[in-house]
Order: sequence, then structure tokens, then C-alpha cells
Amino acid sequence: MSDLFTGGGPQSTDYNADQIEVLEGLEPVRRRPGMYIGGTDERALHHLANEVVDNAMDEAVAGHATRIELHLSADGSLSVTDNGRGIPVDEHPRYPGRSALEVIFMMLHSGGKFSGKAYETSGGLHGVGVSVVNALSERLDVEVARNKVLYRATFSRGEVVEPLAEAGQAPNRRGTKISFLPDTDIFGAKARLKPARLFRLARSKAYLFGGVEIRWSCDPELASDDVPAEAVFQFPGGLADHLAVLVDDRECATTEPFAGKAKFPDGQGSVEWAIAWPLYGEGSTSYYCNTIPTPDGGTHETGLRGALTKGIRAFAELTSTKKGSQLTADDMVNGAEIMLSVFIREPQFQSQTKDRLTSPEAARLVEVAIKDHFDHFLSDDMNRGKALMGFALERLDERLKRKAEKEIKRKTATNRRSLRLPGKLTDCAAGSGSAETELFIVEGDSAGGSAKQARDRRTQAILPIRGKILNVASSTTAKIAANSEIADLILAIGAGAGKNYDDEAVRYDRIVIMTDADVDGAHIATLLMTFFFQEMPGLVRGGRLYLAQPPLYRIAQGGKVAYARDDAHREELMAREFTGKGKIETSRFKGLGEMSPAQLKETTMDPAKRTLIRVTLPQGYEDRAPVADLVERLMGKDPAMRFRFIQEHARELDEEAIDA
Ligand code: 28F
Repeated sequence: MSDLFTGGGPQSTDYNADQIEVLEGLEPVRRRPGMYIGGTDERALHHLANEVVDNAMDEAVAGHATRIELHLSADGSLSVTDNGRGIPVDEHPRYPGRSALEVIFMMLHSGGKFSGKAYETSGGLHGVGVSVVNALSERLDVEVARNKVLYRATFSRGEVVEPLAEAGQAPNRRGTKISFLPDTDIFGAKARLKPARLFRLARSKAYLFGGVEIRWSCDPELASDDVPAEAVFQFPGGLADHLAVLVDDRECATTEPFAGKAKFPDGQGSVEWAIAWPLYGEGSTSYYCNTIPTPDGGTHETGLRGALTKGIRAFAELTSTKKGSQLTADDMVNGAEIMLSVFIREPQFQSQTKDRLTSPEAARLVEVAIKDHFDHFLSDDMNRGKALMGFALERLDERLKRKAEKEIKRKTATNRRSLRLPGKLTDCAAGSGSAETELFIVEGDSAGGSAKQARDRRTQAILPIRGKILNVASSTTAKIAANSEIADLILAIGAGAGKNYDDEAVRYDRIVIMTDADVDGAHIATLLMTFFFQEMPGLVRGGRLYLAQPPLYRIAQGGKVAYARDDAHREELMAREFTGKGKIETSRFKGLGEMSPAQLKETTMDPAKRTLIRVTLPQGYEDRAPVADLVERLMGKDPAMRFRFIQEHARELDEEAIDA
């Protein structure tokens, strides 16, 4: 490979059991870049910049650097400089004959711990290291100022171009500078690091670590309205400074944000947070670990939520606010502007996306550290505490209200679902409540079979009923309830009956009674109308009950066919339509079951061709009482009463009477 690599490949190196680390060359990175940087798109390209900046940040967070500079050049290269200790250039303790720098830039560190790396807090590519940046750069220059000497090395696509060598004195300087140009072979000819993205990165890192000054610059041709050619970021207020920008001029539940910093015990790290509760607008959350964004939150988020929830509940108890015990983390967090940043050693991130912190200890460390501060924030100024609690209680009320509404919706939904439809029902495909749905109540199973084939499956449902249904007018409620034909009918319509009838719940737009065109059919229709009038009066009053008009005769002459409802209609058709020569064939249907599905469709069911009779309450009978009296007299228990009624009214009967 290079002249720096002497003394055999990585395989010849001794490993101790407790220093398990697999080192290999950079070939795999160039062969499968996606494995290391999650793709080769713009996001992946910026991973290179993140990695280098994160290494510099680590040096700052560790307390060795106070300044970081980023410069983006018009040629597409990015230089990052820190004033830290400088990457070690002396011989690496475990790789005789090779410098530490060489090992860091030329070898892939996959898994295990890099022994001697005191600051494994590094995130970035979460451990893949700067050698990946090197492997995927057309050119990478590194300068180290250390021990008052300047060192330099140059690489290209993971190979040494200029080996590490002294490059002069550096009496007043310390630190590391890395310049790299992403390889167009990997990222495509058009790929470019984006000034705006890098500018944002520089600013956010300054917010995340108040102890560092970050200087941004780019060649003038890259500057724009959003990205100045030069900027210096330093936020001694840390996250609180950034929070102020997010909150802008919005009024908040508390005049002061809840912000602070705390160290974890035994040097386990630290946490910084800044939270505001704006009274309007959307909130946002930003979680970080070791300055690495963790947009999916994780264990540090859990810790914060715990502290906020426990704190507000304790305050509610202190102020005897009963409802307070129901407060949840969501009530505290929804709509809030939240920034949380932790620094811990050897953080663990969720394997795939790495957008979530999974280090288990972070939850408890963060909760304990913040809880104390939050308790003080609430109770040091009781008015402030009460204002925030009031704000959270509003969230609670909204949440409970939404929950109750949802519960009602869920219940009605399950009621509808668990509503068992009768087995005999052939339902339509269109959902209940969709326009133009019809339930055909059909006399007899065989007619039901034809109707099933003749129907429009989307909108027409079929319920066959057998024989004469129970006369509800002369039956007790218990008897009605026990009748299976009627039970099926009530189930199919889905709206209950009698006192429980609910007009809104009727599953069809129209209910069509379809019986044979004979006396028995008429009787069954009458029984059904009586049932609807008595048990589902709203359906009748709403004009949703209809009678189908199946034909009684088929008349044919040559190719000409017509259907007649009754004898009178037949006579009329014969006189008007069938006047020509040729034998006229007339057949009488004994019932619906005798008709072919096609005939049934054409004559009785097809909405485009059929005529339906709407069952209405006659003039003067809109009120229920007189109709109830009529039904009682005609359909009720007392035969003598019925006989008298028929005698009295037989004279009035004409074609219109069926409309009643
Ligand atoms: C522009 C990007 O990468 N800065 C860095 C250091 C400092 C040390 C270091 C880095 C030693 C053995 C791993 C120095 N002195 N900026 C940077 N600054 N890496 S990267 O050490 C690496 C470890 O193997 C450093 C003493 N300890 C550490």
C-alpha cells in the first residue's frame, strides 16, 4: 500500500482478548460506501463533514480546544481546524513502526474500543471514524501542530500521496486541520457539500457547547442571503440562547424558560436543557448526545419526561391540586420548545438509524439531574409554578376530552361491527349510510335466489322472509321479540325497533317490500307495512318504505315483449301495444320465483326501469294516533272490528288505496 505501511498487514498484529478490535484496510469502504455512511446521497455526503466536525467538537468538549473553524472552498473541499492537542503523530503503541495518525486515517476501526482513546464520546458516524472520510475523498490533507512542530500528510481515495512528515516549526500553534474533497467517483459528478447545511451545522454546534467559538467562512461565490461568507458563533448561554431564537417573541406560560446544566456524579458526563412553554404556535424538540442530533429521542428524552412529570405532580400535591395526579409527560411536553443535550461516555445508539440514544444509564442520570432543578423552578416562585401547572392542566383537559370523544367513536364503531347481521341477509357492498342503498324484503327463498342474481350488488341487499310474517298489531311485545323473521328484519335494518328505534341508524336509504303480485303477496305486504308502521314509524314518515311492483303477466308477440301488473294493465297493453298480426302469447307468473333473474331485474328491481310505490301516510293521517287507530281496527286482534271496518270502507277502495 504505502511506505508508511511496513511490517505486514493488520493480520500480523497481536490482539489481546480485552482489546478486541478488527482493523482492516479501506478497500471495503470504497467497495460498499453505503455500509459505512448509509448511502451515497446528499445526506451521506454530509456525513463526511459531520464526522470531521464531530472529532473537532470532541476535542473541544474534552476541554482541549476552544475554537473550531470551518471553511468551504469553491472547489468543493471543506477544511476543519481546531486548536486542540493535535492528532498524535508518534509511533502507535500497538502498531510498531506506524504513527497513530497513520493508523487513524488508514485503517478501518470496526467495533471494539480504540484503546487509549480517552474520549469515546464521539458520535458522528458513531465510531466508524475519519478513515472512512479518507477512503471516500478524492483528496485529504491533514496538518497537525503539536510539540511546536508542524506535520503534514496527504491522501487520495484512502491511499497515501504524501506520507506524514515534518513541515516546519509551529511555535505558537496547536491543533489539527483536515481538508477534504469528497470523491465524485462515489458521490457523483454533481455532488457538492451545501453551504447552508454546513453553516447550520456550525451554528448548532456552537449552541450545543457554549465553551467553543465556531468560525464559519466560505469562498465569496458560495455566499448567499442565507449564508454569509463569514460568521463567528459563540453562545455562552448555550441551549438557552438557541431556545430564545425558537421562542422568538411568543408569550410563554412562564416568563423565564426552564434552563440549566448539571454534571452527572463520578464524572459520568453532563446534561444541559432549555425548555419554554409558548402559549401558541407549534413546539419543537431537539435532543442531542455528545452534540450528535438524536431526532428520535431515546433514553435521555425518557429521563427528561420523567423529571417533568414527577416534578409537576409533586407540585400539584404541594398545592392540593387534585387533578394533578393525572398529569402525564405529554401534558408537559406537547407544544413546548425543548432542547436537551447530554454528554456521556461511550454512548449507544439504535443500530439501524442511529437517530435514537439507547444507553440505558442516560435515563436515570438525566432524570435525577433535572428533577431537582425542576422542583426548584416550580416552587421558588409559586406563581410561576402555578402558571405552568395551569398550562399543563389545560393540556390534560384537552387530552381527556379528546379521549372521551375517541372512546365514543370507538364504541359506536364496535357496536356497528359487532351488530350481527342475519345469515339470510345478502348485504350490498356499499357501506351503510352510502347513498342509494336499498334493502329488498323478498317473499320466499326461491324469489330470494332470483333477486340475489338480479340485484346490483353494490347498492341492493336482499332479505328473504318465509311465508306470512307475524301480525305485530295483534301480538304482544314478547311474542314479537321472539319471532325469528321479525328479529332478522330488525337486525338487517340495524336501527332497533319500538322504543329503541333510531332513525339515524337505518342501514339503507330505502326499504323495498317485494312480494308476489297475488292476494297472499298483498297480505304479506300488509303485514310488513303494519310492522314498519308500528315498530319503525320514522321510516314510514320519512318516505323510505316502498312496495315493488312485480308483473303478473308476460305478453309476447313476435320479438315484442311487455309485462302487465294486473288484469286491467294487461287489457290496456293488449289494446294499445299488441294490435298487429301474429300469435300473442300471454303467461301468468305464479310468483316472483318463476321469473328469471333477468326478467326480475328488468321489471321490478332495476332502478332505471322499475316503478316503486312509496308507502305514505294518507292525508289527515300524518299524526300517529288516527293511523294507530286505523291499524288497530284493520290489523288488530278483534275480528269483529276488522269485519266492520271492511264493510264500511270496501266501497272506497280503488287503485289509490294501495298508497295508504
Ligand atoms: C479537524 C478535526 O480531528 N481533532 C482531533 C485529536 C486529539 C487527539 C486524538 C484527535 C490517540 C490514540 C486515538 C491528542 N493527544 N479535528 C480533529 N484532535 N485525536 S482528533 O487522539 C486520538 C487517539 O488513538 C489526542 C492526546 N490524546 C488525544
